[in-house]
Amino acid sequence: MSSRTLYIGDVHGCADELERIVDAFGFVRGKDTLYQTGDIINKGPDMLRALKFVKDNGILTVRGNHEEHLINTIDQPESEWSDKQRARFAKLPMETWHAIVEEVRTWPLWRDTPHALLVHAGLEPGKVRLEDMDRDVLLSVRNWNDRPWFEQIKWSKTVVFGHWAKMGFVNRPGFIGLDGGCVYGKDLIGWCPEEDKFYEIPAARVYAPIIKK
Ligand SMILES: [Mn+2]
Repeated sequence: MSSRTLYIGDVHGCADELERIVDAFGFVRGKDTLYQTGDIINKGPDMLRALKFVKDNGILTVRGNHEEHLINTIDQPESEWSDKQRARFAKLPMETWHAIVEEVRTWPLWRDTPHALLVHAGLEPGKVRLEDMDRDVLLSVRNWNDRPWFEQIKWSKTVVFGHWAKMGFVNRPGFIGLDGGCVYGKDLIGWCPEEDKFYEIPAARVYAPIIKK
């Protein structure tokens, strides 16, 4: 079989499901390529194992808003941390947090890949160049002026994104949304462009409550 590609949606510490989707795909190391939409960390059961799996298998990620927030927090003086942030950092040794941050700092905001542009949340309507887009939009956009951002973008290749668990799987011409809400007990979704096929791994259980906003 020729080499294949799998784009994987938001993981949020769901290491079991991450391993299972890569297994279901039949990943061949050194031949196939794995990408991921960011937000590997937080919420779910085992972000350390998920991060290790990403690194061990050479999965090419982009930065999610959760990784960005972690970097921003750790770069602040401790005196500025909120009680919630302090409680989170207390759960692991600080040297572990620093190792995580060192890793996720290397994750870019987007990747222009052979089959798709990969970005965590989406693109900024009205802008032509990625370099001119607001990084908070790239990391966090959902609706833009009360309509999904992807209804207001024309791009030269398919845009693969995550971040919108409530919207869930999106498959429309030019746009593929892969955040199936695995950590909320739904699915981890992957897309293989060569096979034009989607892989879906149901979450073993609900790992985090859906927060309404
Ligand atoms: Mn996100």
